Amino acid sequence: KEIIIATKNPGKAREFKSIFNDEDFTLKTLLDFPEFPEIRETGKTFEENAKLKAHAVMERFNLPTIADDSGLQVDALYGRPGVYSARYAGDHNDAANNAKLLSELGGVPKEKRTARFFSTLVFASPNNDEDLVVEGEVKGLIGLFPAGDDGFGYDPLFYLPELDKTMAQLSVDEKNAISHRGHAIQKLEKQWQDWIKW
Ligand code: ITT
Repeated sequence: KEIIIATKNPGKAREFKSIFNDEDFTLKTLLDFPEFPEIRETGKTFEENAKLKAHAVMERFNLPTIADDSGLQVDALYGRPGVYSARYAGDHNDAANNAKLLSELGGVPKEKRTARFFSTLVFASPNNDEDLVVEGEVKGLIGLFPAGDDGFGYDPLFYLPELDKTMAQLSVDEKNAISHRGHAIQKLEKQWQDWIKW
């Protein structure tokens, strides 16, 4: 049995592989299929985009497929970058995105830099009529400067006051224990085996 994670993002792939595994199935990602074309994310919500990705990949491979659509929502920026998190500064470039975020928040004091990461997972399977959809979130603050070099994306700027660390200063297992994606995967794990029709 095989399950595909519809992602080309190595950071997401690593997080899934470290907690979503079982002797019953093999997990693949789109990094195993580099020729798979870019999926246009035209939706206005995380759920719409996750559905687009899950269904494009499920239809191509005829295999159960999970997609993650996620992003950063910053209160002082009225929820931006939101669904545009990957391409906030133009092309998908983490360093440029982080630089843009810091500049947009220039002058905003620490206590007003509240933010959250949000993730929607859509699990689509050829023999299931309905998708399984779960969500997860984590709250934090946008730091004044980046710290840490693990993780990906906005992790070096996402500060967790309770841990006094940024997300990029956590190991993959520590991140999964508290992150938006980790929470969503934990929900998925409780539900998917009763849902799936192999
Ligand atoms: P796939 O569509 O191939 O999965 P992607 O990176 O384009 O990869 P999204 O469209 O869901 O995925 O964009 C999510 C962006 O939100 C991601 O590129 C980061 O900039 C940010 N993001 C999401 N989760 C994150 C996390 O755990 N840590 C840091 N940044 C994150």
